[in-house]
Amino acid sequence: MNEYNLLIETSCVAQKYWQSVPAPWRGELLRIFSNILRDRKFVLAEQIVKDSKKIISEGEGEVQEMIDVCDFAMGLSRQMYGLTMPSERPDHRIQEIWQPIGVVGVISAFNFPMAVWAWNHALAIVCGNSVVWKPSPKAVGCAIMCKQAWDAACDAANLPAHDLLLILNEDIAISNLLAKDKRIALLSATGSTEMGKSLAPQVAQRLGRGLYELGGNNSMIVSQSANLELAKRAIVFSAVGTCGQRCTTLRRLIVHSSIYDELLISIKSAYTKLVIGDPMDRSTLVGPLISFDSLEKMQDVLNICKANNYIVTGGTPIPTLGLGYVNPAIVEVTEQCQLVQEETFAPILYVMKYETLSEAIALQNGVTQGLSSCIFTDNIQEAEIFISAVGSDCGIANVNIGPSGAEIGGAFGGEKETGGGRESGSDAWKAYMRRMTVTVNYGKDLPLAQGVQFDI
Ligand code: UN1
Repeated sequence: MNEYNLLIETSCVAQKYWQSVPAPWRGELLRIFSNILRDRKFVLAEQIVKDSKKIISEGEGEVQEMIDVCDFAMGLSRQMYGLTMPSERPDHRIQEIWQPIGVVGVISAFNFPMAVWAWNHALAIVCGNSVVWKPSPKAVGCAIMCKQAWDAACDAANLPAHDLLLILNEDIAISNLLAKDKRIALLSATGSTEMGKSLAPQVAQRLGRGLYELGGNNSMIVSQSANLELAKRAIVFSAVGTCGQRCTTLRRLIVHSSIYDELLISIKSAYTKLVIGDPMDRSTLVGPLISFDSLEKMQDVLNICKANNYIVTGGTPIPTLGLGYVNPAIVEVTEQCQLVQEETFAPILYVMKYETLSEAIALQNGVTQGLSSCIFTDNIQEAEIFISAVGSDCGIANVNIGPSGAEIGGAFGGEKETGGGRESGSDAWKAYMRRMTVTVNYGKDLPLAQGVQFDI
């Protein structure tokens, strides 16, 4: 507890200093940092593979995602614009100024052990905040390497205060401390919906700010007019990539009945050709699940599927390769039952049929989560309906692209039980600031708004 307090106090002191450093200088530090990341790309990616067990190409992609968001934040450092508004009062003007919010607490998960932190960190830093980071206990090595890279950037920039502090403590009680702590101006938490539901009320209790990126149950609608070859590639990458452990992983495939059989045959055939093995081997496409627990959970779910008479293809563990290795599974379901409603963090793809687009959209929206969604169609009306107000209810809705693998330029996050937060690109930076409305009177009189008279 004392150690925790010391850490937060140190972070508060760093933030006080950091908030008065001009934003373009803060951006300059991120430029130095992103160059260090470029130099260390491979070793960082290797550590990601060690901790998260994703394949090396995805590890390198994750480091690239960090580089991209740092570059984005550096550009932002001269563009954190506030609006100006006309005032109803003579000789007055109104303006918005974005101010640093304070200390940002970041809780991240094992599956993107560096990039999700980097999204938060880069924006928090350019906005003038300090960061306290509680990484996943499964990815402590990644956190230490990020901290070393950040410290190297601070040293190169001759910064007196190193404003990133790590909490390397497995205890869930630490997350609760962060949630309850008034000194944490913003708590950005990535993980399960269950975790979010336990942290959010504690943050709300003190009327603090929370940014939640929680569970997903992402879908793809494949229409009768889709390019099935493209769809197949997108399905396989987004369903089995990262061994089904992205929050954006494709979990539900909603296929028009007229092409259902054809598409299913082609996906099943692609699944048989998947190279499963050592994630450091460049020919591997699927590494192991993060833990034996995850494998067991996946097996439990598949057993229930079988008991429900759903057709299950794949899903068998491959102990000869090692702990956690498994064939990705395809489950043909006849309804969106309770199992399909839940996010199982493993490569299980539920496949179902639809007849009309509105039925497909209802299925897509008929779960509690709202992160990512997509449609494969060459019919412009279908595509436009899908992204219209009556279409997908998710934070991310793609056309002819799978639900995973977003670029950093857009805002990332989802609706409903995904938590509503937005990180990364677009104007997500505003969550890391407090909005100050400033009215300036440059006249010689004191008129009141709304014409109120109050003569003394
Ligand atoms: C996550 O799984 O928490 O869009 C993040 C994607 C990645 C980020 C995933 N860029 O799949």
